[in-house]
Amino acid sequence: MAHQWRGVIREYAERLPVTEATKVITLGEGGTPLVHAEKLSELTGSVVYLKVEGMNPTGSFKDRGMTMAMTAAVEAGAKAVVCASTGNTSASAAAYATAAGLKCAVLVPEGKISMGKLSQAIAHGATLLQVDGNFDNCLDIARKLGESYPVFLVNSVNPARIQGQKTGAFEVVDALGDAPDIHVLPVGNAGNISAYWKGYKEYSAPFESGTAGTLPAVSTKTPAMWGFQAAGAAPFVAGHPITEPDTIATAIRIGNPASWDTAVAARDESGGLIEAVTDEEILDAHRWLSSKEGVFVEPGSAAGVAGLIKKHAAGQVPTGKTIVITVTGHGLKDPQWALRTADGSDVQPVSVPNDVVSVANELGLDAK
Ligand code: AN7
Repeated sequence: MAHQWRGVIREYAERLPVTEATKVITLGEGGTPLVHAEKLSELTGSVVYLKVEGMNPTGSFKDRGMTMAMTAAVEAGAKAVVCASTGNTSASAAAYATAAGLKCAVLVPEGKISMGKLSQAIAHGATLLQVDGNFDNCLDIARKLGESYPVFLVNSVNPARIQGQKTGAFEVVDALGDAPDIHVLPVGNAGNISAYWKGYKEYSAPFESGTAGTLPAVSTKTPAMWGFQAAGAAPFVAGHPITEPDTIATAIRIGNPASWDTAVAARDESGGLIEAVTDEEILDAHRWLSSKEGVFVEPGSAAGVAGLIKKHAAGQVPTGKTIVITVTGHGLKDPQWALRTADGSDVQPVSVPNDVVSVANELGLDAK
């Protein structure tokens, strides 16, 4: 029988705060590939998978939360939504607001979001304001707008967002048959690590569904949550907010994460960790993924992989385990990093004359 993936709300409706009557705003998000990472598995001696969230409709994991947030906005009778963003949230909010028929305003740090994300927000007709400040300043303003003006806040301080994002953990367990031993991911505003942990916990115990009674546990265990921040924007490592966060990984250039307490709980309850990786380690991991695994991500998305490689080099990754790394956003969001070599120089595409012999020569091919 014909079946199309229905988006995370309908696929996991029994475990989300929705009913049959809910008007669902969806673009078909979720159902993303869990790709076996052969080279990372060889390197570490564990079985490593990549949860490729760049395959969502707007190219990042944010769509899982945005379908819930926009559904909640419509349910609340909102006419306009607002968010602060390092880029991906704004792209997602703009697309889902369009699908919902709502106005959308996005606040981004001036000059610090990638061209791909900027163009998405504009393409979807959002009102985009570049704030003379960083993401944390943008979020502060967005929260105040939500409190004092008739706009609905769709940042992850809205619990609907975390509800939607927890479905990432459900999909991992549904694909593997149980939870992994370790789940690795980048940490910025810390919504995603909080959401995955919530999802893993809910799947490992009987669940009181609003619509389907008590659902049995799906997994037998929960993973250790390993989060990685960019070294210049690592408040969890410092133990306090950072006023001037800085990293080339603009997606995670965040100094005062909104989901602080839930992220710390995810780390501690799971027996996990939150550590830092340098921009250089992030770019190395970015290159590793594209050149060895065939998976193209944006720099911020490579922070988890950078962390795993770093921990392995320090002899701190166990062998024989199952490890899942969420790679959070698509490489095409921020493509210029691929056009740089490891030593920082620009890659120059080779130009050739319009004839086969010249092309064969350039390729080093001898005629058969
Ligand atoms: C690719 O879009 O905060 O720890 O405003 O875009 O849940 O914040 C993006 C964050 C990781 C960090 N990877 O996730 C925004 C925004 C990518 C991201 C994160 C982000 P959280």
